[in-house]
Amino acid sequence: KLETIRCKAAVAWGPGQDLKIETVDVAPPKAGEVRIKLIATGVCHTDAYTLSGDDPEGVFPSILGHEGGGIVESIGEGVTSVKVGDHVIPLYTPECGECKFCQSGKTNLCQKIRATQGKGLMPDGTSRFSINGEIIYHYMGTSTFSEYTVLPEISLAKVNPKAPLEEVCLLGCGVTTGMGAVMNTAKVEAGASVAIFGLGGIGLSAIIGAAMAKASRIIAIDINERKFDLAKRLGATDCINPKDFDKPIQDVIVELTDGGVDYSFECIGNVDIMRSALECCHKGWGESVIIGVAGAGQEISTRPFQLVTGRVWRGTAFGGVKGRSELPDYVERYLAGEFALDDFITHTMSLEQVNEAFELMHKGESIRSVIHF
Ligand code: NAD
Ligand code: DAO
Ligand code: ZN
Ligand code: ZN
Repeated sequence: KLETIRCKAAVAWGPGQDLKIETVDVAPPKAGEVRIKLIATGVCHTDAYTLSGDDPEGVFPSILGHEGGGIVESIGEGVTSVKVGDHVIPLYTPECGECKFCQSGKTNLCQKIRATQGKGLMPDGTSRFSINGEIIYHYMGTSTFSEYTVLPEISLAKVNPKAPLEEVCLLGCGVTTGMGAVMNTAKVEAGASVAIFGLGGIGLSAIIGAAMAKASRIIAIDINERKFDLAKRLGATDCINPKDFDKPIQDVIVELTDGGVDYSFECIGNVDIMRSALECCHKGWGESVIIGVAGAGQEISTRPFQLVTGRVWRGTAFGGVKGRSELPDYVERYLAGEFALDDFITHTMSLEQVNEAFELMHKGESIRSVIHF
């Protein structure tokens, strides 16, 4: 019989508060669920967004974290697709293969467990986390800021055990999102021109994707020039700081590119920059992809004539990647040396230092901090 595991986790008690390291009880996996031991987890801007209180779905107290890598510790009744000892990446976008969305062939947004996941609960409507009997909620169905976590089987991608989980954890969100947005959502073709707004983990991964797609021009935009060195190393051909110009950045880019770029990507979560990203696209065919998550209640705007004259506005979650069927191949491509992940890992730390990871992010000093358990 499987027992409850008592372990360390970083608990978000309320919006705007530092995470607190607590001893939590992690109940055994129920039917269709899997308990994993985390080896590493990245810290993404979306964790900070939810902690700030801006996320309308943010529930407290909860265990944040969604960019993890771990090993299966135990499985619940009926689980067949993973076994104890398998290396796995948690998926905040599951893949059941059966729902209308999975069956459509048009989207990665599986809705099978959407309602409960959004409330911080497992599919049966309860939580596996508690402290002295008090409920602690799940987050994005993943809760990777814990030594152990429980996930539905459909929320795990089984990956090649040769891949270091301390690096491929980044494929659980940031790197897949940026690369997937370029290669999967926009399908950037060789020779295309691309503008990428925001050079955090997401934007830099979009640069990698654009370089892999052999884009001829990759314009990287950020107000923090410390990001430019790595952007260039990954393949950016131009790095520009909007603060250096006294006109809108979209006008600067349109001039630089003889009418605008073929594709643009917003990797910040700023609705004004989303407008710039659309309007720097070429008339007739330019496509802009929104990746950044804006604060609750914010709205985008542009003149509709921008769309009438052929520009396209779209968005993407997790780079449009279907986690169970497609993520293992990203791991293989990483193992084959097609792209590096260590460039992104500016800091490694213990779970106790998780609040420092948020500070480094807010100060613009890190790309990714990775917590090693
Ligand atoms: P990050 O904080 O590491 O990077 C953001 C970058 O944007 C920073 O380099 C910052 O200097 C720059 N920036 C801020 N304001 C700017 C401005 N006005 N002009 C130009 N640059 C500016 O964040 P991240 O982890 O890379 O995440 C980026 C965004 O993507 C966040 O909104 C996050 O929530 C979102 N996200 C979306 C998905 C998805 O599936 N759609 C997945 C992961 C993250
Ligand atoms: O299916 O309705 C839904 C929600 C899907 C959630 C996708 C989240 C993507 C943006 C958040 C960034 C994650 C780290
Ligand atoms: Zn993320
Ligand atoms: Zn589904």
